[in-house]
Formats: sequence, C-alpha cells, structure tokens
Amino acid sequence: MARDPRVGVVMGSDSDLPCMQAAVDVLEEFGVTHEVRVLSAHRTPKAMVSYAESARGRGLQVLIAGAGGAAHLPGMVASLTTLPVIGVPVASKALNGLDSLYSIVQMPAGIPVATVAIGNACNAGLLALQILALQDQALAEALQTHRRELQTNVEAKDLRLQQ
Ligand code: RP5
Repeated sequence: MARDPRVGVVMGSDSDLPCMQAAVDVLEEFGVTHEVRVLSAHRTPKAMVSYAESARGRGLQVLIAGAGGAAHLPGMVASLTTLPVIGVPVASKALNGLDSLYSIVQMPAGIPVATVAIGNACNAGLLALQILALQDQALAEALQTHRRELQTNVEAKDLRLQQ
C-alpha cells in the first residue's frame, strides 16, 4: 500500500478487481498514490462505514467505488463522507451491469455519486485525476499531454485510412 494515498479505490468483492484494475492502472501511470480495498456494503458493512468515515481524515481526496448487482457500495460510501465519490458499475452476470448502473446512478438528491459507464473504470481513474488536478498543476499538465496523445492516435488512424 502506498504511503499517504490520495485516492482510495474500493470494491465490493475481489471478483470486481479485473474490472477495477483499469482505474488502478491509470493512477499508477500518472504516479498518483492510492490504496485498494475490498469493502462490501452487504458483507462487511461495519468496515465500509469505518473506511468511509475516516477517509478524509486520513488524507484521501477522492474515492472510486466499484460494485456489481445490487451495487450499494458507492452510494453508501458517498453518504458517509463529503469526499467526491466516483462510482463504477461492474458488469454483473445476470443483467450485464444494468442493475449495477441503475443502483449507482440513481442516487437521491443530496448524496451525489459521479457515475461512469458500465465497466469503465479507466474513466473513473481519469476523473479522479482531473479532480486532483484542480490543485495540482503538474498533474493538470500530465493530463493535457495524455489528451494530446489520444488526439495523435486518432489522427494517425485517420491518416492511415486516407492512404
Ligand atoms: C457485489 O456483488 C460485488 O461488488 C460484486 O460485483 C458482486 C458479486 O460478488 P461475488 O459474489 O463475486 O463476491 O457486492
């Protein structure tokens, strides 16, 4: 676990890790300290409460929470902290993640969860970086470089198609 993590990545089960790894990879690529935890809203509710309640005090600045099925974790975590929470709907076996998406995105007014597309943990990582970059110029510049790389990639593909 990194010292002084700035981002907490939590998930309801270790079975969510193959999906959530993309968020971790983004944080690692940009050199942002983070921690990864398995905390279930249903199976380990007390640990989830204690994690969310202590997150800001421990110096975390953004939380990414992924879960599948009856995906209460992001919303429950968001209800226990004023840190921004980004929810990742993990694709479930029965309903392909539509249940996860609805569980995470349909938060009642007052407790927001910023929700990314089903399975798109990469965007959760990037959004967490953008939030941190509000007060981190070096990170803002690294994100700008990343955007230029995306642009160059598309331009190269376009060029190839034109040949
Ligand atoms: C949720 O239940 C987890 O987030 C996971 O997506 C889903 C299934 O969990 P396992 O039965 O694979 O542990 O709480």
